[in-house]
Amino acid sequence: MSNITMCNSTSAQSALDLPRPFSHPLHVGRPNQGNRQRFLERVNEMLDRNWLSNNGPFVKEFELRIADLIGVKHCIAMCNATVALEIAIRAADLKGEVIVPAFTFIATAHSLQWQEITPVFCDIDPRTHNIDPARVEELITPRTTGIIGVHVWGRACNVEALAEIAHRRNLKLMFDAAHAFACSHGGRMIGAFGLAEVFSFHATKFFNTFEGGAIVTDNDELAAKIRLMKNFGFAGYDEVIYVGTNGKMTEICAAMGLTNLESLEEFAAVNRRNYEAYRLGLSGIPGLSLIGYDHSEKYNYQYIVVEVEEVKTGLSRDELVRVLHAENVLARRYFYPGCHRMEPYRSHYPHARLLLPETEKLAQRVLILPTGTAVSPTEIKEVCAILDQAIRTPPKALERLQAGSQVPQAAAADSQAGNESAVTGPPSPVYLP
Ligand code: T4K
Repeated sequence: MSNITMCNSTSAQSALDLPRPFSHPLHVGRPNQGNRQRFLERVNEMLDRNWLSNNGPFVKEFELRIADLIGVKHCIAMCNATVALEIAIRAADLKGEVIVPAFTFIATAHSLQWQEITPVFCDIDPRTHNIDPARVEELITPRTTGIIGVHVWGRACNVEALAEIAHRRNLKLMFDAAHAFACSHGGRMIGAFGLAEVFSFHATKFFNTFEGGAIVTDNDELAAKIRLMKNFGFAGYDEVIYVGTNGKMTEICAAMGLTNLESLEEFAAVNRRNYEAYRLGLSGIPGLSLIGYDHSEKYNYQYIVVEVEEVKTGLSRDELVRVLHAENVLARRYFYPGCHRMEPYRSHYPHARLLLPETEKLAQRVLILPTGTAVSPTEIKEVCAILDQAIRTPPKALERLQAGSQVPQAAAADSQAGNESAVTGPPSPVYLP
């Protein structure tokens, strides 16, 4: 049985009874691209102007547009979100220890550790996947200076509870909003909470500037400091007043950003359409639950997040990933195994997992499926059919996998994510499109 699209270009054996896998890999994180003609016009304009970086006109326009969209006073565009986090942390004068979730991309923790600030890992609320305010307070020590919440999958943290703790305990509160561009909370755009928030505009995000990021804030003093710090600390031609770095966004990245902003609604609509297609396709499959959204808010729906309940599926999350990879569906295990199980944190805090039971459980059961403008509802139907078939006949699915189907993309995708072990055994070549 198969309702997989027939394809001409592969001879790989499918893991299930499906004659052939997808002819092209279905990625999590295929970039969304706006109007190419408009982008190229901007590139020509930029080249004619011969102004390529250092706060050029496209960057200035981009910053104004983002600040306006979010409803904040300041947007400082950056080369990526990791450097933006580092600069925001330094400009806010965080030191000592900062409380962060372990269930996040490694950049959240590294942006602290990079400047010798200790990330103290906090457990998550399993219902929201976000940092659990109830656990934050017990981690505060005399060395704690701040809390960085992460709006995982674009769903806002409990910002009110975190703000209350931060206020009462005299801590600074910031947010890693890498997933949450164009999302709202309580009718207010994410980006407007805490002392500052950081967006990622990486190629794999629903809105991209190739690489890029931004810090948004209403705090004038902080914004001024960040502007200096992202430009080596220069306050004038020959005057440096802070230690700084190079965090600038280039003009070509801003040109991409301005172009993609024009398609923002379309990208979000496609993601919403895909989310609904998955909701329909997964609805009858036992043991798989798609995370929900409060539809009164705005979301970018950039991640399709499924929780796997192994007792009902009969297959572990990792086995399902292997089944999907064998069909050329490059599902991911974000954020397996959790920051606390990656170096240097694993060595620094070998027992951290004991304080992170919910993080540990979630990291074992989350499956991220492909979406974005590169993925069609028909393909989604087929992805759901693969999962359905595997879960209805787990022994058969396992037998097929053991029979030696090669899943080169699985190992490559996971090793690129920096995970400690790939889902599959043998080292494989990195997939090149
Ligand atoms: N905070 C949080 C919570 C984050 O999630 C992130 C980044 C950051 C901070 C830091 O933001 P940046 O400094 O990156 O601005 C990806 C992204 O590289 C990373 O930006 C993102 N989070 C993370 C969740 O996902 P990987 O290791 O999964 O990327 P990679 O290379 O495996 O790409 C994913 C898939 O996308 C692949 O299957 C191939 C496809 N792809 C990728 C690129 C770059 C394309 O088709 N075309 C492309 O151009 O980390």
